[in-house]
Amino acid sequence: MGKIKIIKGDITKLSCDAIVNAANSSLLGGSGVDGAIHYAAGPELLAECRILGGCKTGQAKITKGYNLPSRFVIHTVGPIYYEHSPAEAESLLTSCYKNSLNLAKEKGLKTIAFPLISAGVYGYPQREAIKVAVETMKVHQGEFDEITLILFGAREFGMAQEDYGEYVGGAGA
Ligand code: AR6
Repeated sequence: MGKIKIIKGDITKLSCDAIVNAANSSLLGGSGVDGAIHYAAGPELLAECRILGGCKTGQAKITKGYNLPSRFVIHTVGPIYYEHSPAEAESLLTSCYKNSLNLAKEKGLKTIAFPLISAGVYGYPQREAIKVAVETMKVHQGEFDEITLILFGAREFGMAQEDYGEYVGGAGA
């Protein structure tokens, strides 16, 4: 059984088979983690994204990682929280994690790291977003060596310590 790990930090510094980007449907970059990933990967990432033809909410597409320490970037588009009912937002966010993991599996990737999708600009409540992330990771845990949730802010990291302490710092099985 692979490991689920929750850590605090910057996803652009991680060296995994793939990191996941919280993109928008244009896939042409933005602020937040999307901006950080494009900045660290370099302009070739945007050039590859341009030919992908965008991505629907809940879906995922893969590119190379270019100057990032990770080999691939999986771009997924989270729901804008207030555009949906809470149940619909939860289902779309679950699809983001599920479809990203399915794509990674298809490519034979074994280590993958996620930021807290939709929980910044897109307004998804952080505690609920952590729950969707971890519960969906648990379902797919057996298909990977390691799935990491990397949290940028102290606030959301504190929530994860409270709710999923067994996975924090890599102690989870
Ligand atoms: N490493 C890890 N997590 C980060 C980093 C980083 N370097 N930088 C920010 N975060 P957001 P969204 C966290 O807003 O809500 C963009 O403009 C951040 O603290 O990046 O899905 C896109 O183009 C938060 O917890 O993504 C879209 O238009 C989490 O990443 C839109 O924002 C997600 O915050 C997507 O909004």
